[in-house]
Amino acid sequence: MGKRISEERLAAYRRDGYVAPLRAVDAAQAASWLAEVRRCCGEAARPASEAGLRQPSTRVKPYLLFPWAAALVRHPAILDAVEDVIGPDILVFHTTLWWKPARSEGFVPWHQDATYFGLAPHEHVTAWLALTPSTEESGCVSILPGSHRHGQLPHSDRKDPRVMLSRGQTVALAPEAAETVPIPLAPGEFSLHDTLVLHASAPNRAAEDRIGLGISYIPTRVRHVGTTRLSASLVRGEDRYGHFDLEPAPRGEADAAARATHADSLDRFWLASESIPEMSLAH
Ligand SMILES: O=C(O)CCC(=O)C(=O)O
Repeated sequence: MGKRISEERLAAYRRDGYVAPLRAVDAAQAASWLAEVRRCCGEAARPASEAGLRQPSTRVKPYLLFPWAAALVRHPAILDAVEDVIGPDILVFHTTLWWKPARSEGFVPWHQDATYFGLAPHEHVTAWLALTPSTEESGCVSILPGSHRHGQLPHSDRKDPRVMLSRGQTVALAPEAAETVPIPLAPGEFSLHDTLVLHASAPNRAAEDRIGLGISYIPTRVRHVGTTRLSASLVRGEDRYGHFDLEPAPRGEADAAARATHADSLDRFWLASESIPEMSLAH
């Protein structure tokens, strides 16, 4: 038995590339984080241009701006599960707030997270934490079990304003629907998925927003393959490698220091995402 995940479920994670559901917090704590998300990250929806997508946004890496989000990505229930998968020395590399408004057309095409992160080795794990009910009707994440075992697959950019990924990354060959598995989650529950597992999500057809956070955790031994030196947040254990500049947690809410850290971290991230050798090969 790991800290949080049984041997059986861990074996299923290795075989299928995901595990769900796991409980992070109770419904009351999830509701409290949801209120913070609505208060702090409710800025207007998707910008019209691709350049706009890369402006500092409170929906990307909010843990560098808001103490509540810094606590969220450090929550012991999530970190214990992540530790079972990648070991005790853990960095947060990235986080995206996935906010699908009620009855909206936005969707996420089939993709592997590894395609645009440029991390090696492929040990990155994403924790997807639901703050509202994430159901098939509201466009929950679906997975193609076992697809992580095929390694990095070719993707191309899909220029469609409804696509919610920064580059529109879409795998060349979409899986058959019958082989895929939806991952419904209740508020406060989360899933873990492997950086190479194919996943996607459909538009939100429900009468309520679907809101969750995709938190990217890596062990400190993982490095970035690009030439831009990136930053990351040490959230558990020790960093004996120094592959990333370590980011300070925000002390005040979106104060000047936090905004500077956030802007710097995102600038480097976008710059790197344009110059990763693996990515140009895959695209
Ligand atoms: O929230 C979604 O619908 C997609 C999430 C996703 O692609 C991810 O967390 O890697």
